[in-house]
Amino acid sequence: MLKDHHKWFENSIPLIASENIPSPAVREAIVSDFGNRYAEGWPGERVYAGCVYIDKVEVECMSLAKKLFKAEFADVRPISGVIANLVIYSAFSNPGDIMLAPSIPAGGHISHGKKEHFGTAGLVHGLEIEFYPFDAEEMTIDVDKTKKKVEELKTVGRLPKMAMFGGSLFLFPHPVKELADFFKSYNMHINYDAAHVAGLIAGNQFQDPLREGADTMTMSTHKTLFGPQGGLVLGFEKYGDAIKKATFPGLTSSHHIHHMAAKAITFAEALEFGKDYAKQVIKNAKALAEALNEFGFKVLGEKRGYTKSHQIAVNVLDYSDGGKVEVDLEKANIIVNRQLIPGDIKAGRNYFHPGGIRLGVSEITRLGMKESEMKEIASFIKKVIIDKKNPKKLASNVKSFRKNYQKVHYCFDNKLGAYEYVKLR
Ligand code: DSN
Repeated sequence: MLKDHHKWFENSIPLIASENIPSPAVREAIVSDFGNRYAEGWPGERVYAGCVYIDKVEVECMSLAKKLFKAEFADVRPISGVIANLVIYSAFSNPGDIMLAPSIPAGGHISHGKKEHFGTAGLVHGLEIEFYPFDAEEMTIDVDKTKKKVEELKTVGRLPKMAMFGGSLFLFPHPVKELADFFKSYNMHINYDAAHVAGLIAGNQFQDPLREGADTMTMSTHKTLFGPQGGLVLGFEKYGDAIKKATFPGLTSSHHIHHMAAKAITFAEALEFGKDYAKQVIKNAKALAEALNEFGFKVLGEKRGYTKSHQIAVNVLDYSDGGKVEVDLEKANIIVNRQLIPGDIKAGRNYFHPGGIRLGVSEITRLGMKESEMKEIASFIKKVIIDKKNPKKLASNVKSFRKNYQKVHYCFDNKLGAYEYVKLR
């Protein structure tokens, strides 16, 4: 089944915005003996012996992370983006505090969510969530309405303790600069969840949250930042101690040491190739959005040129719904995800049959695709959704299209095929 999966992805167009393909060097670190070890604690202060080389790698990993994101402090141990967010909640708030965050149809992530939706912030840390007012035409947080909402919350004794920026549907930079001073005047802790856009921030092509007023920045390390599955917390030195303690012993025992080593390699690759990669990702996203728009699709964010990130969101209600479209595209070997979009909840649509789909170009860009390939991909998508061609028949065309894109780009060494199954015995 593992081999079948590799073969399928070799022949598919992978457009899940939260995924990417790691380099051969990253994959090598993942299968190393680091994956069989424990290294609880901080380098030099471990709970176990046997950490001589692990400590050296982790010190290098932290230093590369700080250099890449121009951060004073880095904790490379959180094992995922959700855990990274929990580190911040645990370090800088108490259960019962209020956090301002984007709702899911406005791009928020499940880890920012309310208890009644089983969101991590509410369910696990007991935070109460207030949603940012969202401007669906601009596809971003509404600054004036947010200020008004915070003032109103204050008058009823519900002043937020924390503000969370960033999220899962993330087309345009969030107004960190515009809101940071206002939030600071109320002593709110500002965190920016860069899980989706970390690679674009690293390549200086999106926004620079730590310079715009964010106190801390959390992320996963495997989306536009093309590394192993994992998490990362960055911030200013004054927050370091609280972050360290929340990560260990608070939220990790061992921290998946093989992934930590793979993160170090990823940061080095991003320092070397990140700028070119991020530029091409954004060009590709724009090209794909424009091509889809020309075919008649309703691409969200039209007023602002559709996207400034790796993502595109398309309203597919003219043809069916996001859930059905996802299934049809998968039969054609085009892998996307259905997406709740602004207006869905009010209209009674749910996560299984939302109004939209989300497309991401991070992985296909790493496979070496450029703007002209985006036009071909848009045409495949049109054939499935608008022309209602038999998707199973299209799968063989997709397979031929994929033939020339089988290597990982923007990395030090790419002898191993992007989806090559590595046999060790
Ligand atoms: N659920 C992922 C996404 O696709 O955005 C992030 O964890």
